[in-house]
Amino acid sequence: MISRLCLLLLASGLAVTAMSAPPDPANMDESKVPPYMLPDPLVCTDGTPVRDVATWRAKRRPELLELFAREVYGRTPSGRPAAMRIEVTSVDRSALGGKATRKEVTLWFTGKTDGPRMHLLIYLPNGVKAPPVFLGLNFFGNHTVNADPGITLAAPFVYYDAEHYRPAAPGTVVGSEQRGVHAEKWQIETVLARGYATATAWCNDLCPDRVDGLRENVPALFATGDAEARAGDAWGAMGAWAWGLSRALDYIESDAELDAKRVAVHGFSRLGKAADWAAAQDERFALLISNESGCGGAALSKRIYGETVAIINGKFPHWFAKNFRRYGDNEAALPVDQHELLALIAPRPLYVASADGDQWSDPRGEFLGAQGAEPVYTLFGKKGLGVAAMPALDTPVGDVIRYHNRTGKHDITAYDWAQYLDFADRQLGR
Ligand code: GTR
Repeated sequence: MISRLCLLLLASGLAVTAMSAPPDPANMDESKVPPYMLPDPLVCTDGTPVRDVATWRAKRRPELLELFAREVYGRTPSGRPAAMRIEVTSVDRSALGGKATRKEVTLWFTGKTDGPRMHLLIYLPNGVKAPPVFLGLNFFGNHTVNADPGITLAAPFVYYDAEHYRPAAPGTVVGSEQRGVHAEKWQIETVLARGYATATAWCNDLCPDRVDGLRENVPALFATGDAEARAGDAWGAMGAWAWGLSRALDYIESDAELDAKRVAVHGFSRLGKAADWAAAQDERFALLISNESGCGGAALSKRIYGETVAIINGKFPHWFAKNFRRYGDNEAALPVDQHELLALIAPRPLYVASADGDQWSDPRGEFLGAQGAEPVYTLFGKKGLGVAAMPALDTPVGDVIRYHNRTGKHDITAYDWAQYLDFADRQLGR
C-alpha cells in the first residue's frame, strides 16, 4: 500500500522520499513542497498488514483513533453525561412561511440550568416524514444562519466580522441586525426544499473560540485545564466541538420526527475540522461533509503547503492537543496523517471540498487526503474517488468518496450545497 500511495502521489506530480526542513513561514508555492512520506492506513504500527475488514475494525481503526486522540486532537473524556437533560423550548409548525417546523432545544449537560448547555436549532421540512438531517456547528450564533425572526438571539458576545475572524469594535454585542448574516452559507430553504432537516448549534456554547475558552463550558465541565496548563493529551476546542456534535446526535436520536440513522455531519473550515473528528469517532454519523477544513482537517500535514502544524498551533493554541505542537516544523515525526482521519469515516460516504481561492487550506492537500483514504474504502468494497489526478475546477469526482475544487474564495456556497444535496440523495437514498 505504501507503494500504491507513493504512485498516487507521484501521479500527482510529487516526489516522495525523505523529509526536509519546511519553508518559513508558509509555503504557497507548489514547486517548493518538500518530499514527504505518508503512513499507510492499512499497515498497523507493529507492521501487521490489514487485509480484511475484521482486522481494520478490531486493530487498525482503534489504533488510529488512539493516535489521533493522543497526538492531534486530545482525548475525548466521556460520551453522553448520565445526567444530561434535554428540554424542547419552542416548536413553531409554521416557520419560514409555513414550509418548515422550527424547534429549539436546550441540552443541559449536567442536567442543571447553571451548568454548561448547548442550544440546538432545528428546521424540519413540513410534510416529510422522518427526514434525514444535515447537522453542523455555526460560527456566530444560531440567529446568524437564517433571518427568521423566530430564532432566539445568542447571548451577547463580541462580534466578529462575518467573513473573517477579527474582533469587531470592542464591546459590540449581537443584535437583531446580525440575523441571517450567514444565511448564504447555510442555504436552509434549499436544504428544506430538498426534503432534509437541518440542525445547528453555536460552537461557542461548547467551547468559546479563544485562547482562554478551555476554562469555560464543556472543557471546564471535564476539568480540562487551560490551553497551556492542560495535559499533553487533553482535548482542546476541536475535541469539545466534536463532542457537542455527538450530543446533538443524541438529541436527534430522541426525536421520532427525525431520521437519526441518516445524519450528515458537516462543517466549514475550523468547524470542518471538528466535523471530521466527530465523524471519525462517532460511527452513528451516516455521512461527512468536510468543506475547506484545511490543516488539521482534510489536508495532509506532512505536505508543507499553506497553513502548517506550527502556524495553526501558534495562532490557535486552544484548538488541538498540546502534544500536536511537538510536530510543528517536524511533521515527518507525526505517526499519522489526515488521510487516515478520513479513512476512519469508511465505509460511510465522505465529501471533501476545496476552493481554488483558498490556498491557505491547501486544496491539493485536501484532495490527497481524500485520495489517501481510498484504500480503506476499497477494503470495504466501496468505490472511492476513482481518479489518479486532481480534477479540473468545478468538476466533482468520485463515488462514496467525492471531491471538488470550486472556483472562488474560502466559503461554503450555493454551489457547494448543490453538490452536497445531490451526494446525500444518492448516498442516503432519497
Ligand atoms: C483560519 C485558520 C484556518 C481555518 C480558518 C477558518 O484563520 O488558519 O485553519 O480554520 O481560520 O476557520 O475560517
